[in-house]
Amino acid sequence: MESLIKEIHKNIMEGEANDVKENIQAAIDAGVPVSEILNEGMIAAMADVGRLFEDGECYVPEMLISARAMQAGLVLIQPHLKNAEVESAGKVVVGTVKGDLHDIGKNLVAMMLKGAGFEIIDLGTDVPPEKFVEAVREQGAQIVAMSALLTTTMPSIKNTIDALNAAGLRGQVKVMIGGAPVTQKYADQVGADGFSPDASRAVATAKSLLKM
Ligand code: B1M
Repeated sequence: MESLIKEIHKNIMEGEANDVKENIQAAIDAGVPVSEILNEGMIAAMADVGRLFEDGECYVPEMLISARAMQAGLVLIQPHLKNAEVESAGKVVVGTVKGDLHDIGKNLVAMMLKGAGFEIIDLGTDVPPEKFVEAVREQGAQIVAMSALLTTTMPSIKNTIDALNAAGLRGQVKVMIGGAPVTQKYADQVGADGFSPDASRAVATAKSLLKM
């Protein structure tokens, strides 16, 4: 089974979407735990792509092709993250902040929350503060979940919290944040209610924010 995980890792790094799908399906059929496929095969591959980019050994087009292969694989993973809960655990507005186009982590967080019974309103990427505000107001969401992958877009988190404050909505909505450069310290600094370093712990964070 280790070889299938290695293949998935390699397929994502090489951006071979069809092979990714084939090998993920084979791993699922062989009973490999989905968490293992996700963490050791898929997420680890994206981290390695990032390292190659940092070292100047791959460029934006290659990162994009790997990201597409990753997204293709996530489609197969998604049904396995669902559980049997039927009653909504709460409404969550999810989005990647203004100026930021990275959506894989945000999509994973949304998938995990959905699997745990939360209702998800996904605003996509490059979401300006006013769009978060509008969604909270119109949807009556209990949580705003923001993702930021760039150090340059982290200030958009604070701008969104400020906008929620200015709109008088901050008292009725919890804010949770995450993304590679985001830390608990940063969450405390900007006045977010919760932080989580990865998608699975995001579920525990969301539940604790709603005291579930
Ligand atoms: Co970009 N990129 N990228 N990129 N990219 C990073 C983030 C970078 C670290 C690469 C590097 O240099 N090593 C670097 C940022 C450096 C920095 O700011 N410190 C970088 C850069 C520089 C850029 C550009 C500026 C490159 C350029 O144009 N010169 C550019 C910016 C574009 C923009 O956004 N305006 C850019 C573009 C891109 C692509 C479009 C090509 C592509 C994204 C495609 C897509 O998302 N659809 C891309 C990719 C793929 C990456 C890397 C390689 C992988 C990101 C990823 O998907 N990881 C990334 C390197 C890296 O992260 N090591 C990199 C897998 C994903 C599962 O992890 O998103 O971290 P992640 O999510 C995790 C946790 O962080 C957490 O849970 C997830 C799963 O456990 N999490 C949350 C995330 N959100 C959360 C929210 C929560 C809770 C947890 O609560 C709400």
